[in-house]
Formats: sequence, C-alpha cells, structure tokens
Amino acid sequence: MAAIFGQLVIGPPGSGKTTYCNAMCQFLEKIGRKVAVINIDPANENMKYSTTIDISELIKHEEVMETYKLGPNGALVYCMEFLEANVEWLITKILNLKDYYLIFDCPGQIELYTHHKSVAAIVEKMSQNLIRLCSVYLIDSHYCSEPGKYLSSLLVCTSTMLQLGLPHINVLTKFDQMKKFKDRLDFNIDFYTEVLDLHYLLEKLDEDPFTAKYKKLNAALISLIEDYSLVSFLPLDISNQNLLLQVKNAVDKANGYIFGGNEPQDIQTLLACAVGAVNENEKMSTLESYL
Ligand SMILES: Nc1nc2c(ncn2[C@@H]2O[C@H](COP(=O)(O)OP(=O)(O)O)[C@@H](O)[C@H]2O)c(=O)[nH]1
Ligand SMILES: [Mg+2]
Repeated sequence: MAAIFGQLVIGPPGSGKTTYCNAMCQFLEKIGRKVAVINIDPANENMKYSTTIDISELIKHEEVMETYKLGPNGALVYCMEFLEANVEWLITKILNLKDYYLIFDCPGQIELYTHHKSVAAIVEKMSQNLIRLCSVYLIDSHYCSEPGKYLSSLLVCTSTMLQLGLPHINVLTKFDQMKKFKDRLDFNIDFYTEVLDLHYLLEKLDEDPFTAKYKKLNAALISLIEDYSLVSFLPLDISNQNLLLQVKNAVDKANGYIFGGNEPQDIQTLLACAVGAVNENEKMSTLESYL
C-alpha cells in the first residue's frame, strides 16, 4: 500500500489557518498536485476551498453545544473526542483519496495540541495507516511585538511538537502586517525567525513591566526552550508566492513527500528541499523588505 502525504494545519484562533489552507491548496494545484482539503474544525469560518471531507458530516458543533449545554470550547473538545472514537470514519474516507495530497484545516483551541490527547491519537491512527503528515503550526507575527508574547509562542510550539510527535514546521503568519508594529520590535526579524540567542530576550523580559517581577521564572522558561532547542519559524505573507514556496518545500521535506510523492521531481528541486537550500542574502533581504 502506497503512503498518502499531507499536512496538519494547526495554531491559535485567527492565526490564519483557513486562509493558509485556501492559499496552499491553490498554490499546489497550480504546480499540478491533486489536493484534498479536509476540514476537522467543526466551527470553521472563511472556508473558500471546497472540502473533500468535512467533520460537520459527522458531528455539528452547534448541536453539541445545544444538546449537552456546553460552551464553544467544551463543545469543540467533545467534537474531537467524538472524531477520535469514530476515527475509522475519517480513515476510510482518506484511504479512498489515494492520489491526493491532504491538507487538514484544524480547530484553533491550542490545548488540543499541547495537552489533550484526542488529536495526538487521531494522528497516530493515521500514521498506522501510512498517512504521512507534517504539522504546520501557524502563529500570528504580532506575537513578536512583546517579549512575553513571543516567549509564550515558543512554549506553545515546543509543547505541541513534543505532544504530537510529528515532523513539524512553525510559521509566523501575516508578515505583511509587521510594518504596523515595527517600532515595538526589540530585535531584527531574523532574531524572531531563527530564535537566536535567547539571553537577549531574557533581558527584555526582565525589563518589561509585565514580566519584570518573575525573573526566576523567566530564566527557567528561557532555559527550557534552549534545552529543547526545537523551535524556529518560517515567515509567511499569504500573498507572497515565494514565501509560500519556502513553506511548501520545508513541508515536503519534513513529511517525506519529496522522496515518496507522485510528482516527478527534478534533481534541483530535490536537492534544494533536501538541504533546505535558500540563498541566505536573498532570505534576509526578503525578511527586511517587510519592515
Ligand atoms: N494581512 C494578512 N491577513 C491575513 C493573512 N493570513 C490570514 N489573514 C487574516 O486573518 C484573519 C483570520 O484568518 P483565518 O484564516 O480565518 O484564521 P483561522 O482562525 O486560524 O482559520 C482573516 O481575517 C484573514 O484574512 C496574511 O498573510 N496577511
Ligand atoms: Mg479557520
């Protein structure tokens, strides 16, 4: 049985998941890939793509809220547990999509990825069925505008990576909005994307009125992030095809698509993906053009 490849698009509400799914689907179709977008967010909005599989065929968020008198977050957790209990429904549908590349649009409740077990269990079941996924974690680049917010995104990314155990790419979205808060950035953009020496971030945390009184906690959290040393970010502005291409290449390399997918790959693309080759000067000037 041949593997099926895809990406699991996750991240907080409003980080741009559905917009990314629309854009990545169009981008991949343009280069000739057959794409199926699967919506597993029962409370989704902005879906311009046509879904191949939609969780609302299985369970409806509003009905769960009404029937069990749950709030929106509780109902979402219920829906994910229901999907986990009925994972065969999802897998049977996916296994019928043999020649397709999958994009999963996921809910935005981050506890589903950092603590709760259902998404991890669903992913595990898919991998047992040769569905090879990479998680793509989207974070709004606005989080760079304050040291505490940036630290929180590093923590959330690290715990998601550990909890899901999938090949993983982190993406800072809405780069076109960076100009609006550039006066509040403490560092160059590459500091935020490459997650450079975090001692500088610790200094800023210790100066910031919100975090200054937690010096020991700040130091412990920074050292935790450094010990794991798992997080870096790719920049994304949804209207920039070049940045979409960089994300696509990183994902194709992470989930193994470049080695086992259906697309004929020329040797240059293969090599570029394999070594992550992007001209460093070009990369910096692209990033700086956003300030
Ligand atoms: N300026 C800008 N806005 C974006 C970008 N990506 C998403 N958005 C906007 O962010 C908002 C939330 O996006 P959505 O995809 O619904 O987020 P989701 O809740 O994570 O699925 C929408 O108004 C999008 O138009 C981007 O690259 N640039
Ligand atoms: Mg959405």
